[in-house]
Amino acid sequence: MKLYGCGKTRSDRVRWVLEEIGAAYDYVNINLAAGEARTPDFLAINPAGKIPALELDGEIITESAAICRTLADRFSDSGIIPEPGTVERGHCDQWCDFAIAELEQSLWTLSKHRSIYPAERRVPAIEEVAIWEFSKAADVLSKGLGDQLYILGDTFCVADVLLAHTLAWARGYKVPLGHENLEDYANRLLARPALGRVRALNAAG
Ligand SMILES: N[C@@H](CCC(=O)N[C@@H](CS)C(=O)NCC(=O)O)C(=O)O
Repeated sequence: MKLYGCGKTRSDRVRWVLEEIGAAYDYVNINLAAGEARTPDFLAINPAGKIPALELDGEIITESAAICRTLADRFSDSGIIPEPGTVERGHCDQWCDFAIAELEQSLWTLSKHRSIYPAERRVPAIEEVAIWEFSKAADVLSKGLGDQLYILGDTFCVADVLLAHTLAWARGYKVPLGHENLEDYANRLLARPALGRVRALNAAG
C-alpha cells in the first residue's frame, strides 16, 4: 500500500485511519506548494492533480472519504467501521458523506478564496457567507452528536476521523464550532494517539 499525501491536508485523514488500524504503508510526500501534484508523473496517478491518492493492489483510489472507508473495510478487525448493510453502517456512511458534502464545503470555499485561487478570482465577501454556512452544518452535527462520545454512540468509527479532521480545519481557520459538545468532541478525537503519530510523522517530514 502506498499513500500519496502532504502534511496538514486531507491526506492526514487517511494517514490517521492507517495509524488507527495499524496497517503498514509506504508514504510518498507530494509537495503541493512546489507544484508536485501537477507534474506529468503525478497526473498519471491522479489526473485531478490532488492528494490523497492510495495505491492498493496496484490500483489507485482517490477521494479521502472513499479511501478511509475502503481501508476500514479491508482491515475490518480494527472495528472502526460497521458491517455493510446494517443500520449502523448506514449511519456511519451518512456522517462520512455529511463531513464531505456539508461540513467541509464552506471551509473549502474559505480556503479557495483566502489563498488557493489567483487573486483576481477571490471574492472576499464570500467569507461571511461561508462562516454562516459552516455554522448551519455545525448545528446539525451538534444535534446528531448530542451527549454521545462519538458520532455513532460509544464506539469510535471512521466517520469520527472525517468529522474531527474537519473541525480541526475550522479551528485552524478561527471559525467557531459554536457548540460546547463539538468543542469537547473535537478535543477528545484530536487527542487520539494515532493522530499524534500522524503529527509526529508530518513534523519529521
Ligand atoms: N474531495 C477530495 C479533495 C482533494 C483535495 O482537494 N486535496 C487538496 C489538498 S487537501 C489538493 O490536493 N489540492 C491540490 C490542488 O488542488 O492543486 C478529497 O476529499 O480527497
